[in-house]
Amino acid sequence: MKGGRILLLLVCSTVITLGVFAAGPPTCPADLGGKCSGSGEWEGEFFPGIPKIKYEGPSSKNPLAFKWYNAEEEILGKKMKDWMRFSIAFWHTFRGTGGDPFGAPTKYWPWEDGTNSLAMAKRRMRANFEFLEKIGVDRWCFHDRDIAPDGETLEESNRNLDEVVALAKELQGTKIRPLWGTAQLFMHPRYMHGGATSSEVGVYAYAAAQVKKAMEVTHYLGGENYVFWGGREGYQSLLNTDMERELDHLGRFCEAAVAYKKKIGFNGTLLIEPKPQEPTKHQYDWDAATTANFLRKYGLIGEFKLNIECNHATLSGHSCHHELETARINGLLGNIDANTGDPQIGWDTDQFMTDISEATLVMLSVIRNGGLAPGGFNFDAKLRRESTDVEDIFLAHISGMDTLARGLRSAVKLIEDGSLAELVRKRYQSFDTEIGAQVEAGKGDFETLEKLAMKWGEPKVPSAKQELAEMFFQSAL
Ligand code: XUL
Ligand code: CO
Repeated sequence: MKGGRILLLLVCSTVITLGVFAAGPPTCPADLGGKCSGSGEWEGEFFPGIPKIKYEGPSSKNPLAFKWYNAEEEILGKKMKDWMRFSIAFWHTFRGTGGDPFGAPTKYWPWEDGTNSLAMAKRRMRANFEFLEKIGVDRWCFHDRDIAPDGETLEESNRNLDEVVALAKELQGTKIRPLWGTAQLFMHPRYMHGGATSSEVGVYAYAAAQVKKAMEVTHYLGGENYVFWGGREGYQSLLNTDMERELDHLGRFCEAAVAYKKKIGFNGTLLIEPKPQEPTKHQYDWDAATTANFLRKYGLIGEFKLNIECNHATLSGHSCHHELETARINGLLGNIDANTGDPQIGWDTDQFMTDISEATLVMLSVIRNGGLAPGGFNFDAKLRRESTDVEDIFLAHISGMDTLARGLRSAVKLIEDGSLAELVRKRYQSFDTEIGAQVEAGKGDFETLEKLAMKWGEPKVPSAKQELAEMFFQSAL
């Protein structure tokens, strides 16, 4: 029992961490002697001493340089930066404190003054743009409430958001854009039963109003996509839940979002981000296949794509590659929340990806998809609690970017070598015969097949050659 409760506490860590900073932890280090208090404008650089990160190649020993990610290099007819379309997640990078259910925040970024004020929100936004500039990333992702504080009323929250968004628009210049925006419909207590699937119509309306506004500001900032992640759209118990009614409400909510998107002329892609659980015991967008079925049932195919997050994939018992392929073969692969879990931990640890094999499989799906644009790779990933230097923010992103860049290079090697594709082609070659082609064309009626089965006798079943496939894969890494 006790172990179960501890696990539940741990699985909620992402959300609780967000909750900790919402309360305004004291993050101004005492030894700065009030330098950062008062929430005024920040003078000077946020990351002094950290240069613009450059590509130095695999032999470089400089931690503040890319070894594999060379933005301008052309690979398979596209610049590396256009394959990757990297994005920084504002909530992890600028609102993550390292706090967990058992411990206080560990990160004391020098620009933080310990408040959740509007002035602090603006200062943080300036830090975001200096970081983007130095790391060489042109995209960022945000929740409405990460970037601007909640007000006493919806009107006041909207005004706060407008003020911060105006600054973001100015700081974006002509190059930087949101990869996607979203509404935070999971932290405030009003959303405890969900937003679009709440049993209270007043909450449904509030959620609609929040999404409406978040979509407007995403559009205003030139965002390329808009995300729906239903952290609390699910249930804790089926006994008190009318699942059919809740799913119908979610379908209506998505329909209304499509209508509003068209009304305001927002051409970005709407994305649903599947996750099986955490914080809710069962989330309705469990995985890619479940979400595809939801979209089909409610006539929303063609209006939405999926944002696949690798750590969510493993939480649902799949690999990231499986989720990407499921999305891709259904024409639904829109974006990737690039992170990874820990093989020994069963919750959403949101770590930066460092496994080259995983990255290679991810990039294989991306190449097969012809890229992700207008989607990209959003680093929905956080520093470890124990990584507390400002420099660690750079190191984590450099490592994540290099891992995926290395994955791209390995995937290209695998494709250009061709041995694996040939193995797969041969495996299915019986379907290239006349009768196989008839089956694939939907002309394989049971009577004809029965006659053939009797004529042919016991079929010869060839080896699957799995070890050989693994050997080909390994040699590309
Ligand atoms: C939570 C998660 C979210 C979404 C956006 O696990 O991934 O941050 O990406 O709401
Ligand atoms: Co995510």
